[in-house]
Amino acid sequence: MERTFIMLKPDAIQRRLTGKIITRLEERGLKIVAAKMLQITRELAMEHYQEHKNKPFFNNLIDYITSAPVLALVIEGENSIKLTRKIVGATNPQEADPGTIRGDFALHTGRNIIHASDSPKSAEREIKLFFNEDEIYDYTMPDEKIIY
Ligand code: RTP
Ligand code: MG
Repeated sequence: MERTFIMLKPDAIQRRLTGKIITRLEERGLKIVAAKMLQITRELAMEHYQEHKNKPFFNNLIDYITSAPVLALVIEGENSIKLTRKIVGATNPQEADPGTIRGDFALHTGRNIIHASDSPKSAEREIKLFFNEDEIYDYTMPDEKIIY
C-alpha cells in the first residue's frame, strides 16, 4: 500500500478544521497510520520546503508554517499520493475546484491549510523527516475486505 505525507497547516488547526479535513480523507477510504501534533522549528520547515528555498515566497512560507502547531499524518491507501493531491486541490485556493479541501475552505495561496506530498520521492523523504519507522503503525481495519 502506498504511503503519503499530509500536514494540516497552522491555519487548519486554528480554524478548528482538523476533524472535517481528516473525515474527508477517512471517508474516501484512506487509512491513518501515523499522527503527530508539533510546532515545526524553522530548521525543519526549511528542510521540508527546501525545493522552494530560492522562491520569493520562501520566508513568508516558513513564517506561516512555524507560526503555530501543525498536525502531521502518514496516510496509506492505493495510489494515495495522487489521490490526496486531488482531494487537497490546487495550490492557489482560488483555482481549486469546489469539493476539494482548498476549494471549500481556503482563499489565499499563503493560507492554504494543508500540505500533501507531490511524488513518491517527496513522500518518502517527508515521512522520514517527520516520523521514525516505529511511529508508523501497521494494523488491520475491521472492514478491510470492503472495497471502497
Ligand atoms: P504544499 O507543498 O504545501 O502541499 O503545496 P503545493 O505542493 O500545492 O504547492 P508548492 O508549489 O509546493 O508550494 C508550497 C507552499 O508554498 C506556499 N506558496 N506561496 N506564490 C506564493 O505566494 C506561493 N506559492 C506557494 C503555499 O503555502 C504552498 O502550499
Ligand atoms: Mg508542494
